[in-house]
Amino acid sequence: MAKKELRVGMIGYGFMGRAHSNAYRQVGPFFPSNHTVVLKAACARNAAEVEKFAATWGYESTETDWRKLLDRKDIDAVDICTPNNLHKEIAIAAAAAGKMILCEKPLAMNVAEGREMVAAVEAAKVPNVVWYNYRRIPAVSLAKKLIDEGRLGKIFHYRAKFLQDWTINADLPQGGQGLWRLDAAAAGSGVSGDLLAHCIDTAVWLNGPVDRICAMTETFVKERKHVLTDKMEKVGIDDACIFMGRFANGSLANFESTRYARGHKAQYAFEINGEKASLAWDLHDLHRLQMFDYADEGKIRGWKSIHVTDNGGEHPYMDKWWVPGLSVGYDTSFTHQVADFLAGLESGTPAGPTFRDALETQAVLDAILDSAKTQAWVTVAKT
Ligand code: SOE
Repeated sequence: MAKKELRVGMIGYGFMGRAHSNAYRQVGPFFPSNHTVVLKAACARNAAEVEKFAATWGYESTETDWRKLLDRKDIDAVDICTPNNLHKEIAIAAAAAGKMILCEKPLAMNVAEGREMVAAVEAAKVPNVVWYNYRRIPAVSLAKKLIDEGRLGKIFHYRAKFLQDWTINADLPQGGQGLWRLDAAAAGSGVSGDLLAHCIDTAVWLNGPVDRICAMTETFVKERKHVLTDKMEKVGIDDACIFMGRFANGSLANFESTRYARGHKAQYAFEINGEKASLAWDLHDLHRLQMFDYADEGKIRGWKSIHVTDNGGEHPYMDKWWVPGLSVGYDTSFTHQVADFLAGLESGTPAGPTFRDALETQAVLDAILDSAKTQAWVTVAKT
């Protein structure tokens, strides 16, 4: 049977543009399906840079105006890898043009924007997904399997942290191509939308909805030079954020994120404590899922380290890669997401998180900023 083409139009060419392009290129040989991904066009305002990007990754053509990309009949799906402040406008226009949408996280600048985006994709009935890639690290996907099998029993605690240290230097400017993540006008928020968003997506997926939270944020460097204006400007993002809360299942939430944890580059880690067992995972050792199972015989009971690389079908995604014991990396979480997206198109059961799923994370993010501002507990809005 002839394969169906999925002709992708990529908007943006930064770090995420590269991560997603790599995934599109990897998915075919490792995760055979009825689809062939075709890198049809790359789009960005800077013509010279986008041409370089297209040549590097094998895109057939380029555009410098995303509206032109959406007008093209030879594009089936658009991948939004722009700064967060452009997600909404592009996604709504893409849905109106009947394109499938793969949108970088977080879904939007806030829940109000997110709601409009959900309404647009649902009215247009276009397949959609948000790139919360960490769900698809094999050890994290295994955690989901174990929880769904009931091996942890009642959950008491969920704690997560995402620590970095790349913005400690007060001379680092904000805004522009590489540093839009420090500019509130482009990013919407700081570590909450950029890093905690990942922790919240995984948490909601593993442990269900968050009911209410109480948050504290800090901006350590109050002013930075803005790349676009060349003037010192107030910093509007949160440099660090800590929140506690309660999940709808009664378990307690304890989350922390910062870009000021000297020595930590990208330490995303979580631990879940249940009545029967606990699980722990750390991105720095991404293939290992730590488990303490109270059902183990007393004299050998203790934390075990599961190396999630078996290819017998029990370790998610690993049967598609190498031989048991050999690892895959961060990049493959994106490949797995494309594979699941294509499988969703074929089965009719969409791969998550869809825009609607991601709206839940957005509601927690809004509650965090609201709580930090009002210094009060906030109930997470229902989506
Ligand atoms: C920020 O440094 C960043 O690149 C985030 O934007 C990503 O989402 C995260 O996965 C790694 O850190």
